[in-house]
Amino acid sequence: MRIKKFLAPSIKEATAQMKEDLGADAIVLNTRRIPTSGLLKPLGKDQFEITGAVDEQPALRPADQPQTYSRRSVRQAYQSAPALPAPPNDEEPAVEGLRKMSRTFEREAELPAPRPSQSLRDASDIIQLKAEVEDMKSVLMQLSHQLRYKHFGELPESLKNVYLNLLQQDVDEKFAVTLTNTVLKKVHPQEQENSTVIEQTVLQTIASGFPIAAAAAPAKKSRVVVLVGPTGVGKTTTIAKLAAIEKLAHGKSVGLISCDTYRIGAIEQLKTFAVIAEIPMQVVYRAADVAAAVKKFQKHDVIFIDTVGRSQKAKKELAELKKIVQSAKADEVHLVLSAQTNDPTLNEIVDKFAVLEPTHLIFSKMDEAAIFGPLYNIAQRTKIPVSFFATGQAVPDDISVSDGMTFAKMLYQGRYAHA
Ligand SMILES: Nc1nc2c(ncn2[C@@H]2O[C@H](COP(=O)(O)OP(=O)(O)OP(=O)(O)O)[C@@H](O)[C@H]2O)c(=O)[nH]1
Ligand SMILES: [Mg+2]
Repeated sequence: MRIKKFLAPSIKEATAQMKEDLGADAIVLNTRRIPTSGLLKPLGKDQFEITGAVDEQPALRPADQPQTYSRRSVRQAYQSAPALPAPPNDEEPAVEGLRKMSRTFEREAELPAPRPSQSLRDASDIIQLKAEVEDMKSVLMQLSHQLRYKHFGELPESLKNVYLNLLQQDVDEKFAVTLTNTVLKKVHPQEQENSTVIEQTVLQTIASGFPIAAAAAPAKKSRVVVLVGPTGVGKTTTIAKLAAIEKLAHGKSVGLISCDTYRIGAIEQLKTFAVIAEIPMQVVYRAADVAAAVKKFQKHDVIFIDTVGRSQKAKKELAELKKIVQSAKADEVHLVLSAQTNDPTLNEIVDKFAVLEPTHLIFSKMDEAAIFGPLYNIAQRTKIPVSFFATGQAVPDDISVSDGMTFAKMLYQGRYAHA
């Protein structure tokens, strides 16, 4: 057998070389990719080595073949043997066993045995196929890599990781590209592989671009704040938290109005809190009556209005909510968005609730979210300032004024963290 190695830029070329040198009967024993190194590295093309073999022994003529005993010939010899003296009775089962074995052997011998050379060829084909699949895999990976970073010129490895991490957090590709390019511009070339510097720059970039609501200006009259949003996002709980903070922490006089006469138990939910917190509360049954309720609280510093949760798909009900907002002459309309909502749904909610002209966004249930990219995207798309982060069920503790750096850490590190 002659064995030889061939090196070429592709498996196909290496195989062609082998066939030319060793002949058409040659088979591939092994293949391997040899990454380009040293001076050739800039050319960036890997080489492929195949090990080929050909059997040079002339085929044996039947007469030269060493004598072998096939199972059939053993059996024939056994059957045609001169009759032996009858075996003693206790040997009968042993002879019968031999006969059975012989019959089994015969059946096996009649099955077509695979030709060794054929199976070798098959094995070599599989090896070659595997190498070609590997080859294709690496080309596909290079392609997907090029596609993934198509928005960038030369991007250092550390910045590629930043970009991938942002995508993993479901940050919209457009915003992830902008963020990554901003960080690239900010970081000095010598610091590009310094992970601490990179992370700090990423966090600062996210934080500085995050729309934060300015503190409410001291109002001459009562500040009317309405909370709106889809069902169950935490509007009533958030109103209770905010009302308690205004009263207990800021020493303000607060009035509560509930317009949620739709859901069973909704009024009781807020009333119970109002009684405990000693905050006056009014229940309003028609949009047109909201103005009168606001007037009643006109001497209070802040008036909070709780509304019924509405699906973004319920156009008619959203129009009804609009009447409440208008009747209240609201200074602030906070759209409450749950952090558990996905990107397309958030878009739809913001789109449909736009009729209420929200002045602020409140991000609720941040303690339950696994990723924060969708919230970041919605803040960037709408540029509506975010007023509060609601971070749990406890009234009034689980709420904080929104903060860019807190959000940046949650977004980039992919986990909820207390401020
Ligand atoms: N984990 C967590 N749960 C919250 C948060 N805010 C509210 N919840 C819970 O969410 C559930 C619904 O809260 P509500 O305040 O009744 O929500 P809502 O938006 O007023 O609901 P509807 O009036 O029915 O539309 C309750 O079990 C709250 O305790 C939050 O920030 N984090
Ligand atoms: Mg409610």
